[in-house]
Order: sequence, then structure tokens, then C-alpha cells
Amino acid sequence: MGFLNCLGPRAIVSVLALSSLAHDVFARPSPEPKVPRIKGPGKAPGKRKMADSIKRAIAGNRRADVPDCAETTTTTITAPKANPWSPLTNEETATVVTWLFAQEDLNLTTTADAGSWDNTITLIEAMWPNKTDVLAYLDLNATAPTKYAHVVLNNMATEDAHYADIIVGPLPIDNVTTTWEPLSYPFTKKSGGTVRNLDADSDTLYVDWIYPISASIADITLDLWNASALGFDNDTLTIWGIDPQWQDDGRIIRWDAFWNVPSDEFDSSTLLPLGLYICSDVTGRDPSQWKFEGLLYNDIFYETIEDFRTAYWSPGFVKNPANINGDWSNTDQLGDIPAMDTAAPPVQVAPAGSRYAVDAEQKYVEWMDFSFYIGFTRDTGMALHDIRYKGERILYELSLQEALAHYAGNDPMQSGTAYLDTFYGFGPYAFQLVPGYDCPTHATYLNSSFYVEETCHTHIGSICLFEFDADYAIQRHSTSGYISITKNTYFTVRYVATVGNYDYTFSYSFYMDGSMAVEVRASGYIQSAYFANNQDYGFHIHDALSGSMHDHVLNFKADFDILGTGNSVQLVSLVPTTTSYSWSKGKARNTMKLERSFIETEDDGQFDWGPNGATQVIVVNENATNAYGEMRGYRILPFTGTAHLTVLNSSNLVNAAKWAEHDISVTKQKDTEPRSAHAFNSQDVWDPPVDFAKFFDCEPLRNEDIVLWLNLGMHHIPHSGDLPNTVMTTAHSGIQFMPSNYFAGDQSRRTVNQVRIDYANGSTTAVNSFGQYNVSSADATCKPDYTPVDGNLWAYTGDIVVRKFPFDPNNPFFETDSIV
Ligand SMILES: *[C@@H]1O[C@H](CO)[C@@H](O)[C@H](O)[C@H]1NC(C)=O
Ligand SMILES: *[C@@H]1O[C@H](CO)[C@@H](O)[C@H](O)[C@H]1NC(C)=O
Ligand SMILES: *[C@@H]1O[C@H](CO)[C@@H](O)[C@H](O)[C@H]1NC(C)=O
Ligand SMILES: *[C@@H]1O[C@H](CO)[C@@H](O)[C@H](O)[C@H]1NC(C)=O
Ligand SMILES: *[C@@H]1O[C@H](CO)[C@@H](O)[C@H](O)[C@H]1NC(C)=O
Ligand SMILES: *[C@@H]1O[C@H](CO)[C@@H](O)[C@H](O)[C@H]1NC(C)=O
Ligand SMILES: *[C@@H]1O[C@H](CO)[C@@H](O)[C@H](O)[C@H]1NC(C)=O
Ligand SMILES: *[C@@H]1O[C@H](CO)[C@@H](O)[C@H](O)[C@H]1NC(C)=O
Ligand SMILES: *[C@@H]1O[C@H](CO)[C@@H](O)[C@H](O)[C@H]1NC(C)=O
Ligand SMILES: *[C@@H]1O[C@H](CO)[C@@H](O)[C@H](O)[C@H]1NC(C)=O
Ligand SMILES: CC(=O)N[C@H]1CO[C@H](CO)[C@@H](O)[C@@H]1O
Ligand SMILES: [Cu+2]
Repeated sequence: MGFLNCLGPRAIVSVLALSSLAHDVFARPSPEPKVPRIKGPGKAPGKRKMADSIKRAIAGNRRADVPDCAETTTTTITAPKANPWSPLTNEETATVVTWLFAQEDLNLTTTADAGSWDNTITLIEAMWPNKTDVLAYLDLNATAPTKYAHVVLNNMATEDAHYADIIVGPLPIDNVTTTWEPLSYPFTKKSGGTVRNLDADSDTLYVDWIYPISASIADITLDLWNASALGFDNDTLTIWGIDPQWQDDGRIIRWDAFWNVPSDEFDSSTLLPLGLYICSDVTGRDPSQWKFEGLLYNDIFYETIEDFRTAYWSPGFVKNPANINGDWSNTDQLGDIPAMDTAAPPVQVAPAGSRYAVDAEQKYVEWMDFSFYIGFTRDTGMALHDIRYKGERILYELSLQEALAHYAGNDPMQSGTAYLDTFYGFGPYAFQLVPGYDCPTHATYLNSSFYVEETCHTHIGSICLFEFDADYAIQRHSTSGYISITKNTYFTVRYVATVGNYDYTFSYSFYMDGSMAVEVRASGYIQSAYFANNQDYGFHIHDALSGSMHDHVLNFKADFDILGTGNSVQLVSLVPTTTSYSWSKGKARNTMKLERSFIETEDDGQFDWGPNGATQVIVVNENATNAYGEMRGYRILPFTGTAHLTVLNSSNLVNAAKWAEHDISVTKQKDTEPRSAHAFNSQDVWDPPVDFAKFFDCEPLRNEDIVLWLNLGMHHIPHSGDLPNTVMTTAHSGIQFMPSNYFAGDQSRRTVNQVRIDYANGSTTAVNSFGQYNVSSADATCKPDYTPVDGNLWAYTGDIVVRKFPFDPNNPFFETDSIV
């Protein structure tokens, strides 16, 4: 890992290997509950554990010693079925590793011993079962889907270095029936599940290629910046470049940029570009065939180092200033403290403990009438499955697919950058959350795990679940005689992934009216540009710094199953119209009306939010109508801004991110199309493993099992307020799913946490609080505890690592790696 300092915010292979992970091990499968679960409103007997002291208080009805309600912080529950998306257990992963090493045809080397001409295991994780099999298991009492392991091999013991997706199973492993085969059915590229690896020679690249170049111009870098990159730990420059590598005319072209190394402990390197770029043709695995293609400084291109040196030491050469770290790039408290800021700020508490129930082992959650399972993968982090309301499935799957950050600029570094972040993976960078900051201290925290280099890493407390009291009511109305108002208490499941320079906060929220929200917020260090000649691509935000413009686009899969799998997408548009009516005495009136239509086939399956928000997009079940003949459904609507990619037919990405081009895409659900992207799409942008455009093959979309692919995103033009870090108040995108004629009325009427206050002649005449919890009332069973808890910030640990080959569960160690 000696190269860590030289590598870009994301672009590195020695670390890729490390980050090429899978999850595993939250849980051993637990036996299914023996008694059928009772669903529906009210309490399912025996479902929740009640603290003994609460039971005592109820039995004795003694007000004097009522216990704290919050005694049980997380209510436990048993999942109705074992989670079909659960990770492999520690033992399963260990047996798969052992079995793989025993397969001579795979010719594997352990990662610790491997060089750039060896085959290694990049990933082992559970293969998510086909929807067909899961529905049979969940809905028809079929046996649980057979478990398989999804394995990714990094086959570098060949001229044609490539990644290979394979499937190993069935599990548990036995030496007779277990086999492996190439995995290609989930991908559009039918290549036996392989894609080339453009980073196979990254070790050689730095030692034998980049450093010799930077050393050869050390006279210039020292003169310009008093800094050099010679390949030592004490280097004062770092060099890293574009991602994906430029893929054109069969050539693989790198552009690498020089960046200052921060002189303090802050991770501000992406704010310190120096405006010098080198270009190399690194096609193929033979470094003797690689070619230096030129160098760019101040928008002047030099074909050789000699040309540059001659120009540099000539009179009149224009030298631009450097970006140097300082207080401006440091995130600690700085500047005059705002008035009253040192007093304790408001805080939320859960006075009655959790009002939701969690099966931590199966990762199954119930809150009010919602329930869902949590899945977790190396590529895309946390996913939600089988989201139900009162036992009726609404979504089969709700999950991140890919996150794109597409830059542009006058220089080849910014112009060449279009990060596809699942290459690095969200799972491995979902670090421990900070209680009281990322999530409330009263939240429930779950672990996540992933495989890397023959070890399993566990990130403790990396997923949080909590209820929150919104800062606005969900309902209110007042008259001359009464006011009716309802609390907006909602439930959120959240995780945060730091992928290189950026920290993404993903939140999935559930509301009392049956609506849901998906939100992403971003913070962290921007990737900035050198300011010279970049006026058309960003604001000038610091001494020699441009806030490099870029689009964030994050694709989510929303596999709706509204009252069954036969669903349609209805569009209801407000349109201006000129119409006469029977009563308008022949005079036309300029007004508006509704137009309803359906997305008939995949040919019409890609579209954008219309202008003026005039078109509602509703997933309906045409065969499930309400009492008035309207189709029951869920509407999809932007919550805060969303965005799709501004660039048309991106030269950087070609076919690798076709999902980014529209706000909404609709396809027919197919077991062969589980994901809109692949972690290694960046390795072959012309012929990527998953080309989303190929999903669109005229399939009918009426009364079919349909999947919506929805983009969140933001056109990010960083301004001075993005320094030192982007802030999550405004770096925010969200989408909502709201019931549309789905229920007979608003479901939030069912909560007791509302009040009607009657008044007359200047005074209150009645308060109806509907039996909501009231500690002063005679039948209060416990005493709410409003004392805020300080998060224990000294309990922050980093990840726990357990060796899998040889398997050593009793000897864990600690090691936290980030991409930067
Ligand atoms: C197996 O891998 C080694 C490098 O680890 C390589 O030298 C050897 O040629 C490979 N064998 C085959 C049959 O590919
Ligand atoms: C599945 O099993 C449960 C419990 O035994 C039973 O109540 C239910 O009717 C079964 N469902 C089907 C579709 O067979
Ligand atoms: C399978 O074979 C390997 C190597 O021969 C052996 O170590 C392992 O115990 C066997 N596993 C089972 C389940 O028989
Ligand atoms: C140049 O850098 C060296 C250390 O890398 C430092 O000791 C020296 O003071 C610097 N010179 C100037 C002029 O900043
Ligand atoms: C940096 O490290 C190299 C190799 O260890 C050493 O030769 C050199 O003197 C060091 N430079 C400075 C400025 O410490
Ligand atoms: C998370 O992992 C830690 C350490 O292994 C363990 O003590 C804890 O019980 C786990 N938490 C959950 C919710 O499984
Ligand atoms: C997209 O651009 C590529 C070149 O980068 C070109 O070959 C292709 O025809 C373009 N496709 C469309 C639909 O414009
Ligand atoms: C899942 O579906 C694909 C595509 O139909 C099929 O090739 C594959 O065998 C299925 N997997 C299992 C475990 O049945
Ligand atoms: C309010 O005051 C008016 C006039 O004094 C009286 O007629 C009316 O009954 C009062 N209403 C109530 C609800 O007390
Ligand atoms: C709580 O109960 C007390 C005693 O019965 C009553 O005076 C008070 O109004 C109640 N508060 C609410 C909000 O209902
Ligand atoms: C299973 C079923 O009843 N399907 C019907 C759903 O509604 C469409 C359109 O009204 C009919 O064509 C299907 O036959
Ligand atoms: Cu940004």
C-alpha cells in the first residue's frame, strides 16, 4: 500500500483490490418462527418484548414507581421469513474461499502473495436470488431459494487481464455437487461474464512510468512549486488522473495531473490542483510499448518533455500560482463563534424507547404499518426489499444502482473525469456512523460486512434506524371553533458512504400517510480544477482554484408491485385548453384539463419530468380500482430537485451509463436485468458488461411486472461556500412515492398523536387528545424519559477484520481503509 499517497481520490488499483469486496456475516440463518405471524393493525401478541418492569407496572397499576418507558431501546422481533437477501455467513464465505483455492483451473494466488501477473479473488458475496424464486418463497410457501455465491475473479495471469464474474454453488459447499460457472445472464454483454481490467499494471505504472516522468521534470516542479514527486513517502506532490481511462480507437490513454500534498492532516488534496498534466498511451500490458504523448501547461500543449523544458526556462514563460492548503481547506472550527452557539442546541429524544421493531440478525424492520428487509452489497451498499404496508407489498426492491459524477473542463483532467462509483463500491466505504451527528443518539445501529482479500470486514453501526418528529405538522386545520392538528412522526433508515472525496448520505423515509422518500445528500471535498482558462466550466473560488462543474446522477431501482406484479405506468397531465361548456352559451373559455395516458411499451419507456411539473407519473394496478373506479397506485414525484446528465452521448462514457440520460426509465422486470449498471462498466465503455440501452426492446408495459429506474442528482457548480467542504443543506436530491387513490382516505388519521382543541369566546372549551400517551393520566404505564443521551464518541472503532483463508474467526484485528 506504499502507493496510497500517490493515488487519486478514487483511482487506484492497489486499493481497488482492497476495496473489491463483498459483504458477509451479519447473521446466521435463524429458524423460521413456529407460529404464523398475525398481521394488521394493533398488537401482534407476543411480537414485541416488553420490559419486565413495564409488565410489573401494568399489573400493579402503581403510579408511584412507574419505570422509564425508554428502558428497552430497540424492540426486537422475529422476521416472518429468513431474509432471502441475507449475506453469506462467516463459515459460508470461508468454505467458498477454500473451495475456490482448491479449483486448479482457476489458478488462484492469495492476494497477499499476488503480483500483477497472478489471478486473485476480488469479491465473494451472496448471489441475490431471482425474483421468481423469492416470490414463490415469500408468497406461496415454497422452500427458500437455493443459495449461491457471487464471486469476482481478477485474472491477471494473462496478457488479456480481465475480471470474471462467476457463480459458485449450490451452498453449502460440498466437494461433489458444488460447481462454478461463468455468470453472464444478468449482463447485456454475453462474454461469459468477463470484462477487461485496465488497471492490471498499476504497480508498474507508478514505479516504472509516472515517477520517471515526474522525476525528469523535478527541476521544473521544484522551481514552480518547491515540490517534487519521486516515488518516496515524503513526496510533496501527488499525481493521479482521469477515470475512466480514455478509450478510443482501440487505445487506452491516461491523463494525469499534478496535485499538492496537504502539509496538514486534512484530506484536501482534491483542492490543490497545480495545472500541469501529462498524457500517456498505456495500451496493453507491455510497458515498453507505452508512449509519452505530451504535456499540458497553461493551455499550451508540448509534445515532448524537452519542448516543455526549453519553453519553461526561456524568458517570458508564464508561471501560474500554486494552490496551497491552509485554514481555508481545513474543516475544524474556524472564525468568530456565532452568538449563543456555545449553549446546548435542541436535541430529539425517544422518550418511550423504540416504537419500531428490528430483527437485527435477519435485518428485518417493522415501523407502524410498514415492514421491509435490508440487503447489503459491495457494489451498491444498502438496499431495501419487500417493502409492505399492512402486509401488502408495495415495492419488491428499492436500491441504488450506480452513482455518476461527470465533470467537464478546459483541461484534460476535468474533461476526462466521469466517476462511476460502484467501481469503488459503496459497501466497503459505509463506515461507522457518528451518533448525534449522522443519526440521532436514540437510533438503532446495525452492522454491515464485506469481503476483501481473503478477509471479512465488519463496519459496526454503519446503518441506522430511527423515528423523528418533523419540524412541521402532517395535518392541520383551524376554524372559528376548533383546530385539528397531527404530528408528523416519520421513520428513517440511513447509511453514509465515503467514496473517495465525497460522503454520500442515503436516507429512506416512511411517513404516517403511507408515503415514502428516497434522499441523497453529499458532503466532503469537491474535486476542483486549476483556475486558468476554466471560466466556462466553473466559478473562480480560491486563489488559483475553479469549482469544477459536474453533474451528479444517482440511479435507483424501484421495482413496484402494487397489489400484485401486474402494474402499469399512468401519466396524468394538466394541459391548457380552450373549451366551450353546455352552460357557457357558446363562448369558449381558456382553461385547463386533465389528459390520462399509459406508457404502452419500452419504446416510450424513457422520459423526463415535464416542464412545470405538469405530468404526474403514477404506478397503478389497472385491475385494482377503488370504490369509485379509480386505479389504486403510487405516484412518483421529485421531492427536492433531481437531475439527469446534461452531456449528450458522453464521449467519456459512451455506452457505460445510458441510465443517466433521462429522469425516469421504465422496463419490464426480467431476472436477466437485475441491475442497470455493473461495477466494471468503466473498464470497457464501448462494450460494458451492462449497457442499459439494451434493456429497451419493445416489451409491453401495460399490466406487466414493471421496474422504474429513477435518477436523483444535482448539477453541481461549486461556489466559495463549498470550501472547505460541500454542505448537505443544499447538496440534496430526493424523490417521493405517495399513495394515489391507494387508500380510501389519508392513513395518518389513524394516529392518536393528534389533537383537536375547541374554543369559543376567547377560551378553550375542550381538548381531545384521542388517548395519546399522557404521563399524567391514571393509566400511564411508564414514565417517558426526555433526558438526551450524549453519543459515546470514544466508542468509534473502525472496522473489524476476520481472516477467511485460512479461516480464523477467533483472531480478529482492526484496520480501516479509505480510498484516498
Ligand atoms: C497460473 O498463474 C501463474 C501466475 O500466478 C502463471 O505463471 C501460470 O502461467 C498460470 N498457469 C496457467 C495454466 O495459466
Ligand atoms: C402459507 O403458510 C401459511 C402458514 O402455514 C398459511 O397460513 C398460508 O395460507 C400459506 N399460503 C399459501 C399461499 O399456501
Ligand atoms: C473438500 O475438499 C477439501 C480439499 O480436498 C477439504 O479440505 C474439505 O474438507 C472438503 N470439504 C468437504 C465439505 O468435504
Ligand atoms: C521548500 O520545501 C522545503 C521542504 O520540502 C522547505 O524546507 C523549504 O523551506 C521550502 N522552501 C521554500 C522557499 O518555501
Ligand atoms: C525523502 O525520502 C528519500 C528516500 O527515503 C530521501 O533520500 C530524501 O532525503 C528525503 N527527502 C527529504 C526532503 O526528507
Ligand atoms: C455488531 O458487531 C459487534 C461486534 O462484532 C457486535 O458486538 C454487535 O452485537 C453487532 N450488532 C448487531 C446489531 O448485530
Ligand atoms: C455517440 O458518440 C459516438 C462517438 O463518441 C458515436 O460513435 C455515436 O454514433 C454517437 N451516438 C449517437 C446516438 O449520437
Ligand atoms: C435466474 O434467472 C436466470 C434468467 O432467467 C436463469 O438463467 C438462472 O438460472 C436463474 N437462477 C436460478 C438460481 O434459478
Ligand atoms: C359565546 O358568547 C355568545 C355571546 O356572549 C353566546 O351567545 C354564546 O352562547 C357563547 N358561546 C359559547 C360556546 O359559549
Ligand atoms: C394528560 O392528563 C392530564 C390528567 O388527566 C390532563 O390534565 C391533561 O390535559 C392531559 N394532557 C393531554 C395532552 O391530553
Ligand atoms: C388478470 C386481469 O384481470 N387482467 C386484466 C387487467 O386489466 C387489463 C386492462 O383493463 C385487462 O386487459 C386484463 O385482462
Ligand atoms: Cu459535487
